[in-house]
Amino acid sequence: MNRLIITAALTGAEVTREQQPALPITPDEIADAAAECALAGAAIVHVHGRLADGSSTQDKEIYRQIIEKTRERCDVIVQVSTGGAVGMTPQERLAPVTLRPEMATLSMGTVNFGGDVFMNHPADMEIFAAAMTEYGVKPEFEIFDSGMLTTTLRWLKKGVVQGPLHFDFVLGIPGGMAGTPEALMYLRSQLPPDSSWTVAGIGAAQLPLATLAIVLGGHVRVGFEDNVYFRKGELARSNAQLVERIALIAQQLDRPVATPDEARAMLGINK
Ligand code: KMH
Ligand code: ZN
Repeated sequence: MNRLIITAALTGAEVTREQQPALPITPDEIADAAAECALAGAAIVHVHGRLADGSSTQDKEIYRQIIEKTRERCDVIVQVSTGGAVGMTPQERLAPVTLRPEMATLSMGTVNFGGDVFMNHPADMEIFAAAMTEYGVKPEFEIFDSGMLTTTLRWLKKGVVQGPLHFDFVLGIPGGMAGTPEALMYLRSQLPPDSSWTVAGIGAAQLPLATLAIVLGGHVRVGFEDNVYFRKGELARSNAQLVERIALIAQQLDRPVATPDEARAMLGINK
């Protein structure tokens, strides 16, 4: 079977230190967490910027520091967020793409997000896609609900994006598709054969969906952005602890884990 790409979503935009005391916030903390996760088997780190007070930012300089400090510590693919936090403007959200990171996320539609609305106007999404092409950034299409996958496939047909496409199924957001095996199997059944996918199960859905993805030949995203617990009632000690467990399960299931260079080759990323 193909090698397993593990992504560590280190910080996110919503999780607080009150919820997870080990949440990395500053660029140095994020880079340290990235290095620990790379050592544990992550090929990609998905990162969000935070200010020193913990609030979310898409400030280019913060992202520059995250990327540079991570590169100083380890080899790992840095995937910047263009989702940012609910309520940010599209222009704000797009700023880190101009740093030419290896990867960036691209959310493929509007979704209720807990008590908020995560807005993604189709015209803005096309601007994000064009910017990623211009700056040579590999997009990961974020799919919170099935219509978002349909939209991406329509784009592929229209030539807005070129395959092979790489998807992240974010399952279990209150307002999005459920964090269930059935939801994952449906999305997977709609994919073009040359595409690749990872799954980000939210909360308690993280471990079962990750395990299913390992068996199905998909890829896995874990980390504090999506889930702060190691098991029910027990907070994870670090992002790396969540990555380590996935690498261990993969090993037990005879699925080799991809290095960053192997992941680059699989995703068509030129270093
Ligand atoms: N913080 C969420 C509203 C992404 O990183 O691309 C959006 C998000 C998606 O986290
Ligand atoms: Zn994110």
